[in-house]
Amino acid sequence: MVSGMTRLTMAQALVRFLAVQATERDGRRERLINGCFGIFGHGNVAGLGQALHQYRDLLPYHPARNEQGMVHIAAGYARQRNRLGTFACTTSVGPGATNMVTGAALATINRLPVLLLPGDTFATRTPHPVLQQLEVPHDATVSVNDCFRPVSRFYERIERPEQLIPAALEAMRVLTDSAETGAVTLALPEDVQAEAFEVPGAFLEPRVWTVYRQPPAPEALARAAELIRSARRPLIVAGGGVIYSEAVSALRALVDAIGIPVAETMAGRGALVSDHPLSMGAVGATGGAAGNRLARDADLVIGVGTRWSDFTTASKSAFQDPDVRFININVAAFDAGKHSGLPVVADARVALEQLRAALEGWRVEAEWERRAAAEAELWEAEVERVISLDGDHAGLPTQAQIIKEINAAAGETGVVVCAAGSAPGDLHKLWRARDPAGKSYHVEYGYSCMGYEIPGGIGVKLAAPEREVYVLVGDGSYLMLPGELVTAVAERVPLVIVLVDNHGYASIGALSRSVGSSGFGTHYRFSDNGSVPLDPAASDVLPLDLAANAASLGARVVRASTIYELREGLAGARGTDGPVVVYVEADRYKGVPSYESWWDVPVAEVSEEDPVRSAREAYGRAHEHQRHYLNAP
Ligand SMILES: Cc1ncc(C[n+]2csc(CCOP(=O)(O)OP(=O)(O)O)c2C)c(N)n1
Ligand SMILES: [Mg+2]
Repeated sequence: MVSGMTRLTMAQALVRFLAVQATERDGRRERLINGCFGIFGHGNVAGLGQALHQYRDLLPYHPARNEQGMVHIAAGYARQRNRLGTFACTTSVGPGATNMVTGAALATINRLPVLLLPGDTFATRTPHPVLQQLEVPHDATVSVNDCFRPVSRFYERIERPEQLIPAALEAMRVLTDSAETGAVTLALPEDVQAEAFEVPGAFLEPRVWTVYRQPPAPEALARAAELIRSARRPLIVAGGGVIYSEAVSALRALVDAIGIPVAETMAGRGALVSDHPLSMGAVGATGGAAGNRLARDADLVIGVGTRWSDFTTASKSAFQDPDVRFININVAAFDAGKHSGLPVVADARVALEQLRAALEGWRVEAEWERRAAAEAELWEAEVERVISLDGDHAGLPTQAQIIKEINAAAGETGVVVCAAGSAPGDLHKLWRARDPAGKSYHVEYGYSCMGYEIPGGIGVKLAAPEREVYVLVGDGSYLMLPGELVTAVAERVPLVIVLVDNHGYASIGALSRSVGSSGFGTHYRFSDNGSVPLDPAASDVLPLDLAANAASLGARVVRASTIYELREGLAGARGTDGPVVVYVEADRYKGVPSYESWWDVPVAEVSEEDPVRSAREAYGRAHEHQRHYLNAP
């Protein structure tokens, strides 16, 4: 026990406090703050830097290469640990701090705990304006760190050392609250970091934050069971909450008992193993035929741990029964209230177990269950067809073929990590989830942030060293944040990174063509705005060599130009002590089709261009399927 008072700087007290925080759920305890990623500059090199150096055995420090990237590492880690553990991230003042804002938004939108410690300008104001300071003439309390307010679930600027005590406790409370969690930002003025104060011993003692499983209100559970009993065509939509709450087995037990089919959101993909007869796979804008057909006809939709993003609801066109009603099981009341649904505010696992007990002896109508199983079989055959296209392997590999190879290499427990571009939609449709814990599919699609892939993958591997981690990253996303490859090298993180080069933004190119704008601005080409005369004989593809780039950053690189070489590259990439980049060029135009779905992307109402006019007509027709979901439960 640390008794009495200890004289420490604010930064020293913070580091010692963070080092002894733990979470506990179901009697299992783990460390909450597993270390600190950072980039030093003025604003953290002296105060916090000194403390991290002095206590480096208590709170390990890891240098990163880009502040956004290090937040992604923390978020990837937190997601893999089901939100029970994370990292702190420290930056200098100014650009170092604002570089973290994108990472903060990603964490908050995905409800992933990350602790952000941006440096801040002087609380005394004496030397102001300092290097990199934003001056706001009418408000001396503003700094660039105010940018964190809308993207943090808790924000505090610590202007006096004693203020650390309530701020740090509140920060831990929010980080470990499943409904509230996200980015937590403690802005640390550089002078205050270095100021000493008398720290009470109790503040420095180990502290456990228990994550309780909230049971549903009995009336809400009873009403949910009643709604399910009277439904003829019910469908479960499993979201990320199923996986975070470790409710995968409870979901399976419920489905086996009552026969309701399950479709999955991006974050919920893998909640039910793909070979289960009632697994419909993906639903929504990037959904498959089985999920989307059942969604269209369902009269009761039971959302579990989903926030109903437009990709899941196909921009509110997925559910077409005029009498469709919703039950929303969610830890967050905010999400439980969506779509006029019956709010069941609860931990997913507890709610699913209680529903199973309440529905004892009941099973869904045989006709609906048969229909679901038949759709699942048809869809399985379609997936097989798509991933096996171009069996002669004549041209460039397609992304579907690449996914098939990664899926095979990943086996049961390997994890695929992805975030932006055309790959998330393809993965959502095609990935066969086999991991009984539901952790093989890690696609960040709350923020779909280009650049998340490599640092996110580092976080996953640090959180689950026993699993193989496969990062699938496009050329565009790779160019956003390749620097974290260096972090993977420095930290000896064995990652397999499949870098798919299709020379630009294939996803947005396809989207652009669908709205009549011919892929404008989505190719990596020499600019053709007329200012530079082009040599008509030369190729207009830019002379980039991303494989050489990855090698120059210290990764082992394998160039694969056929599917066979990719397979060999994946096999040879195992068991290394650092990142391996398997570089493969892919066919930009052989995409995976969309299956009876839609995404609301508004098209110009007037235009002189025919393709735009016809896209607008199609848009108008599609819009007729958009609904408000107003039926009371
Ligand atoms: C930070 C960020 N900027 C812009 C976007 C919009 N966007 C989504 S996908 C994409 C292109 C991704 O290109 P690439 O990684 O090469 O994947 P591809 O589309 O070619 O499969 C863009 C620009 C985004 N999601 N994130
Ligand atoms: Mg690309």
